[in-house]
Amino acid sequence: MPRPAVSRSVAAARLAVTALLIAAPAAVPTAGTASADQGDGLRQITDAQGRALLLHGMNTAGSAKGPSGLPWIERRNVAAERQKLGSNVVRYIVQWKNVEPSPGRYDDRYLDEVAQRVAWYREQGINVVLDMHQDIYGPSACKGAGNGAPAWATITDGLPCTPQSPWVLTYLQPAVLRAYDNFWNTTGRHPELMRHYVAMWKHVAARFANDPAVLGYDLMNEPFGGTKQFGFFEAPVLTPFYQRIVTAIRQVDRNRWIFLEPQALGVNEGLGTSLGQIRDPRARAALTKLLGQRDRLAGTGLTRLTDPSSRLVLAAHFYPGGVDIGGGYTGMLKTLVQAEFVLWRQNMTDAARRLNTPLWIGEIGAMAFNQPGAADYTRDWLSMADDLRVGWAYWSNDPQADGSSETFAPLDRNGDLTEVGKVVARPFARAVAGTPTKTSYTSGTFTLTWRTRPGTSGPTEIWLPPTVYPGTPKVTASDHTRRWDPTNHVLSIWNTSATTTHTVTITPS
Ligand code: IDC
Repeated sequence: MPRPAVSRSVAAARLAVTALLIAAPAAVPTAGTASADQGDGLRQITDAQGRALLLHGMNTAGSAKGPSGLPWIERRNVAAERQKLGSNVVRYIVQWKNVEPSPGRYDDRYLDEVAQRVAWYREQGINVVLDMHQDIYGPSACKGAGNGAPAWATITDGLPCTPQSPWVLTYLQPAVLRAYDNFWNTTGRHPELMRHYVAMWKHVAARFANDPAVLGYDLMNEPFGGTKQFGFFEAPVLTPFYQRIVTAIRQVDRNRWIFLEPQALGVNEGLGTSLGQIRDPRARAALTKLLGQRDRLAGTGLTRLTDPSSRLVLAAHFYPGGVDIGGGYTGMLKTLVQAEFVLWRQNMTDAARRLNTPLWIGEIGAMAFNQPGAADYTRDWLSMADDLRVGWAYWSNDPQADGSSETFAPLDRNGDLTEVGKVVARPFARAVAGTPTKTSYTSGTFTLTWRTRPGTSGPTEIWLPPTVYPGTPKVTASDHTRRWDPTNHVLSIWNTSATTTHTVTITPS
């Protein structure tokens, strides 16, 4: 009797899926915390021990946009970053033009150079997210103003271009718009460009699939739709494009997290994204294996469920209007920026819930520290990220160039904290043995609460900046098995209390 057999197995499948969803670390809503807490229920990026990773680190670096595709850093700068800022992540910039200098020919020597730098991060225990960066399409789109795409993939159809100031306005130049339209093939003439990009990512992923320092791949920095924006771009063009890359990467790498950026225009400032659902084939494979029923599930609705083992991340940026192009954080502009905080928070957490992904902030910061209110602004976004329990990568760690007014970098070339560095160096839980439900920091007092989650092992690890906590910190915690590592300035706490909720409060000695 085939019919009952099918419905029995469908019922079993439903149960299995329900069990899977209930067991899902991130699908468990953090009930019991304040209802105003908008970070409740967001999935978390997890490590091999199932611990939530609250990632804090630097974009490295703007200087990698140049001809070599490599950033300014040396090995000692990476060590300084871990010591002075406690970084547990780097958003490491790579460039399509360097990976694929001519069509279908990959420069593996470039990837070896990248791998050498990735190893510096591995030595420091810092996770690497490889970011395929671009701004203004590529250097050939507008007289060297941009970076990213190689010349052979830059098809401007002879349209004019004049670099603009501030730089973002260059996006609207005719040649730049056309380069994007040809890339997205909205002109209908260049389907090969996206094909190259997808294959290029597969090549990069194959190269790093076995590198333990690599946590993930950020598929494209700040996608820009050319003459198609918002609903005409994100859902119909960008979503299927990401799907193609994710599918290609999963053929060579099942485990890395894949970071998906919404369009930057508007969304960086707090508007909503219409990026659509992307399937992670690693998840489908896990589901299929579990259920063994894929063909029979067709039409039951179960195939549309999102498997919690998917490893996709909504990788948004936060650049409220004006701050990264020289505005301050006082008066009217501050009020405007604060409204953007509210919008961004609402729209990005909504989107992460809709897509059932963790959220992280791939770029934030970039406020020249000689601007009024810069320290306040920095503290405010740090607190927002804490409050949401989402990680971030600061833009950027490039040391101030001679004669430049850009004083963004938290560390100088010698590895000493700058003014912004003194604000950015603050305590955080780099790994949490459960679901973090609250984290906050005000003038020396750090608190964290988390709930036990099945399937995690190892301690919760909290990094404390030596500047604020020079000696052994004062700790009040629900769990008594703890270790203070004075060399790395890390407090480890094992879940030893019988309760499901754990808390720790730390102040300087
Ligand atoms: C900026 C650099 C600036 C450079 C510009 C174009 O700080 O010196 O002229 O890129 O290459 C982004 C981008 C990131 C920007 C950053 C700050 O992803 O590349 O770096 N930003 O402006 N989006 C919003 C801001």
